[in-house]
Amino acid sequence: MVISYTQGAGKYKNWIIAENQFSIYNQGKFETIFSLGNGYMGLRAATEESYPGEKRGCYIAGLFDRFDGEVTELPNIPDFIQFDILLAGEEFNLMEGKVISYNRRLNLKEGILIRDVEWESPGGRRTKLTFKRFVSMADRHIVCQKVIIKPVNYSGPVNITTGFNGQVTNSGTQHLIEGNKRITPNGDIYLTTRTQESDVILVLAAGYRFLLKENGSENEINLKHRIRTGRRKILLSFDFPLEEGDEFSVEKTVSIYSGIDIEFNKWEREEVIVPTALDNLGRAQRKGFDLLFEEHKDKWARLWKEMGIELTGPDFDQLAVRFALYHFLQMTPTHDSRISIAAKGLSGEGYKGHVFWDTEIFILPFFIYTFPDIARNLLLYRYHTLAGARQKAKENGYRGAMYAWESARTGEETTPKYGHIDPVTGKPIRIWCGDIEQHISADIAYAIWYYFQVTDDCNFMYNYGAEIFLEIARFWASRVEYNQMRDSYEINDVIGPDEYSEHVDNNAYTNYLVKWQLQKAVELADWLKERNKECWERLCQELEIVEEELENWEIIAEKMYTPLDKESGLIEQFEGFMNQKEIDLSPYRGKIGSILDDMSWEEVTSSQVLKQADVVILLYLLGDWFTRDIKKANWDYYEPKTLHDSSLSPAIHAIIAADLGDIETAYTYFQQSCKIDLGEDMKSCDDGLHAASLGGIWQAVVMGFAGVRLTKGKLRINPCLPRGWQKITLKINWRGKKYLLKIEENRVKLKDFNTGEVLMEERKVVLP
Ligand code: IFM
Repeated sequence: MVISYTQGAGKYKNWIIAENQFSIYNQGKFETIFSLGNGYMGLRAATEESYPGEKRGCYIAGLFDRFDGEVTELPNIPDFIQFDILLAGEEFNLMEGKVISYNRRLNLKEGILIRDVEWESPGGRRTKLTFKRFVSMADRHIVCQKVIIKPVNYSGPVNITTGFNGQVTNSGTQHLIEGNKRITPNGDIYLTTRTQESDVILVLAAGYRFLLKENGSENEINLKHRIRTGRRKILLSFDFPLEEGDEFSVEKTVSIYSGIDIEFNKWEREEVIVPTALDNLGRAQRKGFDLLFEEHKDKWARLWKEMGIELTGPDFDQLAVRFALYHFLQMTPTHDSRISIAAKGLSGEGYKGHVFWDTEIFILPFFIYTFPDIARNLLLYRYHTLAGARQKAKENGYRGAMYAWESARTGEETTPKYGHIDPVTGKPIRIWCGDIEQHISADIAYAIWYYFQVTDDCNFMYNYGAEIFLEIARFWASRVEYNQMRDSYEINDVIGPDEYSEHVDNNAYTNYLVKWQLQKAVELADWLKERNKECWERLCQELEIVEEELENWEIIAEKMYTPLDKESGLIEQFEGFMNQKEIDLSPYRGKIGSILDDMSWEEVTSSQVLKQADVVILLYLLGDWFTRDIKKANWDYYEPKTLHDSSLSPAIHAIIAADLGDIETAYTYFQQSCKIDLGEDMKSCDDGLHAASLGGIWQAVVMGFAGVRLTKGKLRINPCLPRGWQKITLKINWRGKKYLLKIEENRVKLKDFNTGEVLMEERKVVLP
């Protein structure tokens, strides 16, 4: 088996994901799942030595660039991971010679990637090599690497060449321009570059330390270097004569800064940023790899204490949950509220680093309940991008804030207009999401409300949340159309969550959420009038809100077209869905996107086939609005028509199945979610992680099986664990307090997180 999940014993049990055999065909998978990061940067796990088909990648959160008419994306920054190693004149390369043993493992507990290889060169020389690297959680600008080389059956020279290579691209697109390449008097190197269009400076500085272990004792040694430079490239080359049995180590410390860093608070100049990077490098080097690792490990330990979920059940389930939490933390820019989480985190170039509804609906709940401060930061991103949303509304002839389907630095729309070629028609597929997938604005409003309910953070509402919320309500009020015949308000020509249906009228998900949001906007206005008159008056003045506008929102909410067949309980996904062609989906189940190999886009979009949860996610988000019978009727109707061709789908199905008491089906869907990135499919995540699906894993556990649900302003905990799970322990914040929840045999033990005092022990718990 290529991946081993449960490797790691004792304190590392279920904390290790290991690759047991190297194949250049699986590089993308492991580069993604083994990626390291700290929210400031994300580093794909390309190996030190280079192979065809690799995707070396490192991205800085929020640093966007646009190239030649394309949409903005996160540029791949200069590579610093590559080490070219010559062992007695033979190049270390696993495609040649013989691999005697191989093990690469990501330790989720400590955030470190380690690779042990024993390799025999074509000339018969055997060497043991260990590679270690981590992206510091304790200092977001620092990355450390260590390479240990031990000749087993020979003596001879070792040559290592490594440095910075800015010749990297984003799948061919060159974002970086030539800058400075320098070596300092103490032998550190640095490279500066700028992004082509956004003109952001990037500085990378590196220092080296060499250690030799002979006869059991280890000493630092000095080595001379040779400098090699090329376009956007500076490398140092070192030689050392190694004796059989000795152990030679190189530690490389890298310090990375960019002009958008929050420290600088403006687009910064080279004269300031270069010394900053070098100073930080100096501080880090004085500590050295081991101490830096201790600091990094301590930070991870503190984070795990706050967020960990302990699960007594199948090993893979525990590991999959940890995998999700590990990646949340490494992909989330907690340091800067001007940036949010991309659909692929910082682990790949898929979706170009853009932010979708994935953040608010799928990932944010984890932060709301676990790290409310981070959740606040993520919502502030939508505040900082209000100008872009207002602009989009204006350009489309609406009022208020219409959020971008894909958002980057400014909040302007960044969805590409065209996608890949339809293999059936040979024409590029027009991507309409940026124009008409508008539910994102309601999703953002929903997330704000949810955050507010769980945290009681009035200050956020007064200063930021209310403004976003009211501006979104205003957008919807200008977006809806009045249908005189039906005396109802409607929203036509949209894409709902299910992207296998386009240009539909009255998508139920969108309409219901808009109704909900307009009601809440009126409620919010009333609350502000009562709680903080000053704030309300300020908002009225700044946003020019008048009473009639609120009355209008109330009327629209009341008359919003929200389909529900009283007899069957069915909610039609959009007008006419039920009249569309029914097709046999069995050939396409479990084969993501395969329906598009057989059918044209037009055929797919005019059939009764769903890419992902649509009405089913509505049943989840507005769970209070629907009876169990309605949920069941819609589940029975839509679940068989859903292909789960979007990774956002299975976890939501797990939650609704759990709500309906079908725990076996819920568990099957939960496992499906876990396997999206972590499963045996070696091609599932070449372009990066599925961040929303990771959010879904957490939600399936907490909202689904643990039954933690915000219902009518209270927190209800009503668990129903899958058969193989004996116990789960998790932490949740609720209205300023932190709790430890232990669920065993479907009974809840609620403890105070700080004191450990048992507060309740019941079958079901409700917190006011
Ligand atoms: O936001 C999702 C969308 O729902 C389905 N396609 C992929 C997007 C990014 O994950």
